[in-house]
Amino acid sequence: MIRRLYSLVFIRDILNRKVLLGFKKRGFGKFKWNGLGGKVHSDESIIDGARREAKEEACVELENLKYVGYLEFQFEYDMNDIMATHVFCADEYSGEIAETEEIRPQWFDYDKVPFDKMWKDDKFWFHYILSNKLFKGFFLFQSDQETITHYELNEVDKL
Ligand code: 6OG
Repeated sequence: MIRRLYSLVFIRDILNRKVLLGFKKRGFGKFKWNGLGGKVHSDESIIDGARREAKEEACVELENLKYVGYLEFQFEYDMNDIMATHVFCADEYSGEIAETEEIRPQWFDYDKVPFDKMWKDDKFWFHYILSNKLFKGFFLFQSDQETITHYELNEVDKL
């Protein structure tokens, strides 16, 4: 079994109850809304990978990242591979959020998150992002990347 490390970052505007999502214009998860993030490089920590991706994808610099969740994704087309995804939240940023070649960022009200245009697992755990709870999950997808065959999801005390 190969576990590949990924980061996934959600920037929140707590005061206005909004969350920043990015519309992925290319690559894995193309045409879906998701947090910022991507593969962690072998020469960086997971949190540094999360910071780098936020900068590359939406031009923002993040200082205080909170580690909030751990998700494993597996697809039936390759049962040897697990995407080990570490999920972070950030409530402050510097720089100006901007569109890049990969991502079109946009703020969404907490109650208008576009689950029908996101990965199918997101609607199961997204409430944790909005309520400051820690979570762990596993999702097995069929090869179509749309159908969840099996999942486990738990709120946890620590990660
Ligand atoms: P790049 O290929 O862009 O990294 N990711 C998922 N995110 C959600 N919400 N659900 C999934 O369900 C996901 N599978 C992967 C992890 C891919 C990015 O997409 C996330 C990374 O942030 C299957 O380098």
